[in-house]
Amino acid sequence: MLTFHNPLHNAHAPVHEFFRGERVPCFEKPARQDYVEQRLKECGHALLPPNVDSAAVLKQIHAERYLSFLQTAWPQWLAQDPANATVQPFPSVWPVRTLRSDIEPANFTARYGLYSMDNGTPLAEGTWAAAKAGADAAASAASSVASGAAGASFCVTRPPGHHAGPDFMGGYCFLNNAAVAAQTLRNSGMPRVAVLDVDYHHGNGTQSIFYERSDVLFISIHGDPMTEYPFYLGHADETGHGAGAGFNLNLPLPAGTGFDAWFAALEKACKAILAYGPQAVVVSLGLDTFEGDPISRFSLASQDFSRIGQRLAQLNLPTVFVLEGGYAAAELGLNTVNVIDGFEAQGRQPS
Ligand code: SP5
Ligand code: ZN
Repeated sequence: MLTFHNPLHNAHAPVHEFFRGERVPCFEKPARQDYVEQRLKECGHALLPPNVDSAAVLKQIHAERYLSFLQTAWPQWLAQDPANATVQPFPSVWPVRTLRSDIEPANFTARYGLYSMDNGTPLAEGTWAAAKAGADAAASAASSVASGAAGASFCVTRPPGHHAGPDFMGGYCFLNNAAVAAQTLRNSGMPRVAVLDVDYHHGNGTQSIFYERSDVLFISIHGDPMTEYPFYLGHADETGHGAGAGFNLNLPLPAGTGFDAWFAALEKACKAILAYGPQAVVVSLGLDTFEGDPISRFSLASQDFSRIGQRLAQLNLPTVFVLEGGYAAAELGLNTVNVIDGFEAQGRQPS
């Protein structure tokens, strides 16, 4: 497995997020990737820097005005008041139903709200640099599989990406790395690509990016949005629209779900992937299904992640893994590398 990492992830280090009206330390912190890298190195995996510029692919999946906002957000924040250099911005107003989102307000906080789905996606000075390098790492991982240089690859990155939609950030995500990987595979000439999202939270951004397309099948296994973030998308009746009708599959599970029921959903997802007949699979690899995760409510154990990797290898398809969530930082390395090593061990066995 070729493993690409985001060498600039540390540049994205906001300090606070909100929880029950109070500011608390960010769950999505640089130590997450550090733990994954440490474990990968201990297990003999080399880490490669990105070797592909994702700029053109980003324009295929995100709106130009959103990319412009994100790229210049920090200078815009400082332009509002130089004293902002030492404080962290948050959105506080959003253009919900009946309000206009076609006009970009001049006020920075208003623009921040226009391009956000929540107040849980804090920006920092280095957010664009980190997010862009992560998208480059995702494009690199996908390119290595598209060219045949690798049968499988892994993009180790943060901030995560699957909540980021065509023109908004959300859920700690800014650029949709899994969508970058899927679009890169499509651009290489593969007619059909499947995205399987196993993060605890529904991959609303990825779903929305591909919702009206038949060339990318999106499947997600996640906490039921009736009670779990992102709340407003991820129900089983969302099956795609227009040309994309029939090419979206949501498998919501109740909070508290354990491995057996989770694995049964994975089995359904694998059958749907094989029925679609893709040339490659992108796995949005969130590890927040872990029993020790501080913000999620499934109860998978560390050894369960090896079985997930094994099952995914049995699809016998070119595969690109992209790191998403997982907030039990100290266990994130073990859980992530269990998936990767389970996948590789299975690949060495006759199936
Ligand atoms: C990529 C990803 O996993 N994003 C998740 C975003 C979740 N945002 C909502 C966080 C709510 C935190 N609730 C804390 C509950 C502690 N018991
Ligand atoms: Zn998540």
